[in-house]
Amino acid sequence: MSSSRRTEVAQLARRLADAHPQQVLEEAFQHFEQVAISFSGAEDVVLVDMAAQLGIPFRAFSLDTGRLHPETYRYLDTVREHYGFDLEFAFPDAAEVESLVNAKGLSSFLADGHKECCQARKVAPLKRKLAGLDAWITGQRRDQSVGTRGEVAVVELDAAFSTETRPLVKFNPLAAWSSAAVWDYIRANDVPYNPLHARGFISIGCEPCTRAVLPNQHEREGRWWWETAADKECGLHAANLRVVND
Ligand code: ADX
Ligand code: SF4
Repeated sequence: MSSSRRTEVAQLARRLADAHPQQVLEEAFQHFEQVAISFSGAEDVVLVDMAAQLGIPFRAFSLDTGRLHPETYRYLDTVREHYGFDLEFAFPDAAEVESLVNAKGLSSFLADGHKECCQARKVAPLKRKLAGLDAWITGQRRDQSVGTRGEVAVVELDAAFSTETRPLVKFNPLAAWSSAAVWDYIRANDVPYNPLHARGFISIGCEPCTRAVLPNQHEREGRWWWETAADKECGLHAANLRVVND
């Protein structure tokens, strides 16, 4: 990877470290031609709202694992219609999922851990999607997991998905925002939200691997609750906590 790209990203990272998420979005759209928001169908909708408020064309995609909640599927269409843009979808490779499910059934993640299923249903489709992008934008926040996300930078080189010939920049505009700040934004701006949030869900992933949490329970406890906290990354962000500092 060229050192000029590293320097460029490091400069951007320094300049935007404390910037408002909407400014980060604006700069991401200005600096990169092929850039898209990765939208999970949860509270990261604030990124879609902020992008829409900028009044410039933007791209967003969702990974349809085939196992999302019915509420999330309906909500993804709500967002598409509300903001009037073509939300893109990335699907898993049918043969890969068939092979896993035929060998191990539909719930292998309960016995074997979630990584194998997440690899087929989320990570592989993401990798294909990212192959056509120079940069992507996620809704990761440091307060989502002190253990695995405590170091998330606002701008970084993607250590998981960059290649020697194709450096990929990752923007996490909400890195420094708290859950409370996100929800203040959603309420203040009348942003449509996933109805599961009104039923005790905070972090939302696939239906079999997400559950509502109790008051004061941490949001990650609603994800893959049969596994230990250190394992609660599915590969979308696992290898990607390195701060750009050169
Ligand atoms: S996960 O890795 O544990 O599933 P999480 O649900 O916290 O991730 O979401 C963090 C960010 O990852 C989201 O804001 C979004 O940018 C991206 N992401 C997660 N799931 C999806 C998805 N199904 N489609 C698109 N982006 C996603
Ligand atoms: Fe499979 Fe669960 Fe991962 Fe979804 S979250 S891809 S169902 S293991």
